[in-house]
Order: sequence, then structure tokens, then C-alpha cells
Amino acid sequence: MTTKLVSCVILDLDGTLLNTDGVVDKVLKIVLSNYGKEWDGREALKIVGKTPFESAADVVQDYGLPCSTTEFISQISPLFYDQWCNIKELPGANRLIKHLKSHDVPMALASNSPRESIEAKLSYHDGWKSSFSVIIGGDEVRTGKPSPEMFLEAARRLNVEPSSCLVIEDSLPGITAGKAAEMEVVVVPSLRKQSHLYSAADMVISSLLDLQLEKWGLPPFEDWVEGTLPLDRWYIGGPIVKGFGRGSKALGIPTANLSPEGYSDLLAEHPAGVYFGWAGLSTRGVFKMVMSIGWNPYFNNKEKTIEPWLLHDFNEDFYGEELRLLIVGYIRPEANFPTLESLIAKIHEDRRVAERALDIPLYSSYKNDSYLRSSHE
Ligand code: ADP
Ligand code: RBF
Ligand code: MG
Repeated sequence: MTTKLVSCVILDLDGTLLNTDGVVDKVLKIVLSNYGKEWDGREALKIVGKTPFESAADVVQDYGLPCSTTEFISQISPLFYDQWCNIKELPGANRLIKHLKSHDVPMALASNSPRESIEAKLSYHDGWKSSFSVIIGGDEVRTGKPSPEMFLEAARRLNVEPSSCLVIEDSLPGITAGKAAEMEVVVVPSLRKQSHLYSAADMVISSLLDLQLEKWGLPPFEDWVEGTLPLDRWYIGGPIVKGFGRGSKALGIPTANLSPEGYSDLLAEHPAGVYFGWAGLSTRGVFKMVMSIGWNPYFNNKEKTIEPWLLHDFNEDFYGEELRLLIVGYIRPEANFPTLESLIAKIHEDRRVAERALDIPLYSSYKNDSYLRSSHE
């Protein structure tokens, strides 16, 4: 893959820096139920990245609502406004903004949302607004994305050539706009399994954690430690259930599965990929752990799962026991492999990376976290 060198970055907001999907779901569910309709999310792909008017028009038409698009917008707007404070930052978003800012890389924000909504959303995220030299909303140009207009205007205001800009986007209208502006475009898709839609982008990555800025001549992230990226720690636990029955059999790598019930929000929040940390088993102790989160492309699972491999020889099963995980870092995105052997070899490499990293004080200190050892109800 050849990439051009750039000097500036232009970012999209919703779906790229902010996890707006949950809020969109919530609001549309409420308003459609007032019409006796059920929001089923099927529209998500169609409306992602569009202007608010186009998105609303799609929903009105596809659900056959007895109102005009303008009326519909006036019904959803106040609900959206109340939700801006609830939108979470996507993994790696804050890290990216802080990094570019600290290296004086000029940044613009270009979103199809109206300027007023952008300002409201940004106000809940410390230090974000002041990091952008330029902010452009959908109501500040004649035509929103997929027109290149707002990206070209952003370059003009940054005082650089369009070809010196890297666009970071999550949706098809954004990619189209970026390429029409003759910019470099990297896409972090918010919707999975649509990879054919993203072929126009110069690069597709699975989350902002995987962004390699040096590919465009920008200052590289310096926070990787021995092949691992330290994360804000997070916890998950529950009784071990039967998985797909192939970890030990097909791979020689047993993975202790947790029931997906009750942790769908946590799963949605964390990008697919390989993570590591510590695992506590109530009667056995605390062990090093490496795990995958995702759909396991090699096996093409229907559901996103967590597959933790405890780095210890147990000589027996322990189904039903309470497992507590503390995740401290990230290793790589999930991938497909040409052969089972190459998948297995990669997972063993992940194991070595995790084992070594967990001896570094940065990560080893978490072994004593009380969550891993507390007695369980
Ligand atoms: P399943 O499809 O049910 O997850 P696996 O073949 O992946 O089956 O085996 C996982 C089971 O193996 C775990 O639930 C646990 O009881 C047992 N086990 C034994 N050693 C380990 C280990 N080191 N890490 C994870 N699970 C292990
Ligand atoms: N499956 C994949 O299809 N792609 C991967 O990149 C991948 N990485 C993994 C990394 C680790 C550390 C572990 C424990 C598993 C990984 N697997 C991956 C999941 C493997 O397919 C899974 O454990 C089996 O499907 C057992 O259910
Ligand atoms: Mg398993």
C-alpha cells in the first residue's frame, strides 16, 4: 500500500471520534414507537454518515411515517439534544487528539452535523474543541458529504493543499468526499462486515488503536511498550460456560468463555482484537491471560465473543467456576489466516508478547487488584 505524506489531519466526529450509534438507536426507538413502529437498526447502514436531513428523510420514507421530514426532525431534535452528554469517546479518540495536538499537527473537524450540535457534543470532552484549528458543520457549506466541499474548505482554512491532508472517517459518504477532495483517506468503519463499501479508502483499520500515523509521515505514537498498547483497565467476569467446543480440539488452545448475556454493552464498547491482562479463578488463584474479542474471522462467528486463554496448565476443565478478568492492554486487531497452522502460530506469538509484558511493572502491579481475588456471590 502506498500512502502519500501529509501535514494535516481532518477528522469526522460521529462514528469516528464519538460512539454516536447508541444514542441514535435510543432516540429513533422512542420516536418511532410513538408512531407504533419498531426501530430495528436496519436503517443504520443507510443513514450512517449522511446529513441529518437525508437521514431523517430515509427513516420517514422507509417506515412510511405520516409526517414530513421537517416535522420528524422537530420531533427527534430535542431528544438528541438531551443525549449529547451521553455519547462516549471511541477507543483511541482522545489518545489521537492529544497526540496530534502535542506534536503541533494542525487538525480540522468536518462533520455533516450542524455547527450547534458539534459544539454541544464537543463541550462534554475536555480539551477537544481547542485542539481543532478549524471546525466546519454541515450547515456551514452548500452541500455536505459526500460532496468534497467541506473538506476543501477545511484545507483552505488550514492554509494547505488538499493533497497534504489525511481524512479520518467511518462511513461511505465521508470516504467519497475525502477522495473527491483528492485527500488521503483512512476509514475506521463503524459498521462491520461492509468492507466492500470501503474499497475507495487508502486504508481500512479496525479501530483508532491501529492507526499508524508514520505511514503518512506524521509523528508516530510513542506509547507502545514491547509490542503492547497500555489501556485504561477494564473488568469483566462471570461463570464459565461452554463455548464452540473447538478451542482445545481444533487449536490446542483452550479458551474459557463467559456467557454473552449481561455484557453486550461492554462487548460493543471494545473493538475486536487481541487483548491481555490478568485472570482470577475463585479457588485457583490469579493467572496471566491473553484473549481475543470479536467474530474470529477464521471461523466467521455470528456473535462477538470473548475468548480468554489462561496462561497456565490446569490438567482439567473448570466449567461453572467464576472467572474474573482485568484487561490492561492491547496487542493487535483480529485477523483472518490462510491456514489453521498460521492462526495457531499467531496466537502463540500473542501468548509470548502477553507473558513478557505482564512482567513489566506497568502491567504486573495489577495482579494484586482486589477484583481478581474477591469472593463471589
Ligand atoms: P469451549 O468451546 O467450551 O470454550 P475449549 O476447548 O475452548 O471449550 O475449552 C475451554 C475450557 O477448558 C474452559 O472452559 C476451561 O474449563 C478449560 N481450560 C483448561 N485449561 C484452560 C486454560 N489454560 N485456559 C482456559 N480454559 C482452560
Ligand atoms: N481467531 C481468529 O479468527 N483471528 C484471530 O486473529 C484470532 N486471534 C486470537 C488470539 C488469541 C490470543 C486467542 C486466545 C484466540 C484468537 N482467535 C482468533 C480465536 C480462536 O479462533 C478461538 O479461540 C477459537 O475459535 C476457539 O473458539
Ligand atoms: Mg473456548
